[in-house]
Amino acid sequence: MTNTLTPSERMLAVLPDALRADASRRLATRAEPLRALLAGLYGEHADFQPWLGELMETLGTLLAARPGELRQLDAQREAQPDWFLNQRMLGYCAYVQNFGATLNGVASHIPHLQELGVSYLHLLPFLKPREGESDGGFAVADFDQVDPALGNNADLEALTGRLRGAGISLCSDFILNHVADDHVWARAARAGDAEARAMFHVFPDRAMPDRYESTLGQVFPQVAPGNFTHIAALDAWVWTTFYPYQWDLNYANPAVFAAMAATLLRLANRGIEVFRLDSTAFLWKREGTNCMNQPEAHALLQALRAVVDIAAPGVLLKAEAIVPTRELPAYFGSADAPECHIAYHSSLMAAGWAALAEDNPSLLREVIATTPALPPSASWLSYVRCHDDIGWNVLRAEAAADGSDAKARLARIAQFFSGANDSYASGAAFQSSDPNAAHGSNGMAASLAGLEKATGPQQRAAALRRLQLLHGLALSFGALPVLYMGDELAQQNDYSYTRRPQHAMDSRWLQRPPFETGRWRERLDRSRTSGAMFAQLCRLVQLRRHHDALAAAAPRTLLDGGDPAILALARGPDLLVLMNFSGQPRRFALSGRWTDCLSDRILVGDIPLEPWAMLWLERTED
Ligand code: OTU
Repeated sequence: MTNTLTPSERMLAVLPDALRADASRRLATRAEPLRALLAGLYGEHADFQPWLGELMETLGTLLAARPGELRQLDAQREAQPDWFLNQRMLGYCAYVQNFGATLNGVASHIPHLQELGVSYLHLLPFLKPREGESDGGFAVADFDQVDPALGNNADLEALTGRLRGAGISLCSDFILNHVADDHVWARAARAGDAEARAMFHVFPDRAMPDRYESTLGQVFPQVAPGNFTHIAALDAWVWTTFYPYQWDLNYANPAVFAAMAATLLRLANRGIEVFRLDSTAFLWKREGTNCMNQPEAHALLQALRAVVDIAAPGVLLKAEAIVPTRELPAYFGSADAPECHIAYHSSLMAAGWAALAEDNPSLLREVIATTPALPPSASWLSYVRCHDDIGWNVLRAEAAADGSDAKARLARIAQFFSGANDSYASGAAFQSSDPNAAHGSNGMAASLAGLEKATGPQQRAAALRRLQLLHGLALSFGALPVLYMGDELAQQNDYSYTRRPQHAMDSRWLQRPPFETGRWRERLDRSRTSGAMFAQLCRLVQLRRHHDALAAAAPRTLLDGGDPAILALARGPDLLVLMNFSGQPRRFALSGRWTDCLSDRILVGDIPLEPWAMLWLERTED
């Protein structure tokens, strides 16, 4: 019987009557684009049509299982699809184990998040990871089970409910590029199951791996060299872009897409509102390329977006694609073919740090100038630090724009953050196998900005100004800004990883300290560094809330001219952000009369800017 139904009809057939009208309305616009995308990827398969029917039926089953409260949220967000572009949106990112120890412990931090004004909480991987080392949870053994060390599924549902009640959306990683080598598919593959083996890229010998390797890059050249791992039980080589225990999924197999789409919707039904799609650039492999940013990877993401639009339209997708600036806009898709709602602006983040190292924002200017406007209801994500390294290679094109040798220039920046030549920074170079090249830099923001080495009040004040500058950029750029746990209190590097043999080679652990509750208790004491940081951050967050011109989609213009050390970012006609990226006092010529929102002073004419000073100016009538 079902065979005579169209795929959309199969979806509608499994829905209760009350849900059919809404579903039909969504299918009317999204079913055909979804079919076309999937036909482009999988149309050659003989059983494509029944496969699609089954997929649509699964979407129906999962929509039917969606809790009423979440369906209400879907309706609200369909009515106001740009809800997350508001300047009141503020993100916060933390590891569960470092921020409350368990999911229930995180719930007890909700007042803390509210005090900061947070409306979006990204908890780093909390699903059941691989036994043993798991790349901080980025090797998932079971997507349907919370890591037992952190809680259980009921705790997750309770947490999402409490967060929703507090106006906070929970964002979870969705690690769709790979699974752990002890995930049920990997286990079955090792046990000889052919269907499970087909979920991965498996090669009987080195012939194909060698051909691929000739054009592939390496993400972890030191700790995980190469992109393939020999698995004895398979007597074959498996594609492992990251650590050898993270097996890349084979999205050329439609079963992988169907299974992962359903997995995402099951998690959405537990109340997760935003998915950070990990390592999106790597989803499709093509010989002769670096196997990043392939058109099929975008088609897969667009198909996933259509799935969400049909079965959980309140959910947002966020692209984690750490790729050159010119490759980033594609992750949003277009108005006709939407892809992710949000994407990390890793170039902006890296260029902010580079500007500090170079005492000059020329790279930043280059990045901002090449950052395009976005399709409707889409937003950049801005940030100062995250759990990963600051990857310098995304800036290669910008670093060469002035005729520089990009490799050498980025290597100098990385050396600066490793503390070379008596720089103020305390950080570590990440994974550079070549001493003359830069890969990334690690460290907590406060340490990279100089607080760890600061000896007197003056040096501390300068480091705090540098931290304020980068946070001010993230908050005023026009994006969804996400704070990294600990940065609001100027927490410093955690060196304990060097004593853990399993982590000692991966200096990203420098920036994964436990939340320091002592600093939190002192947050209102401005005589302390943590209190001073907290106060200045809260002030910026509050100011931002009051200016519609700072919303994600509001216009932004880079003002030309004047002092090259000063970045002048206009947000509409009446708001001007001035940032002195140099360690020298500088001047800026204002036209008109302005109020400095941070000090309430009226400013006119040629004004001084202290080293690393930032001003948020509002145009004022005479
Ligand atoms: C992502 O990262 C995660 O953020 C990392 O924590 C994981 O280790 C990794 O995926 C594997 O799951 O390539 O495009 O250079 O920036 O590994 C995304 C280090 C990635 C990270 C990189 C990254």
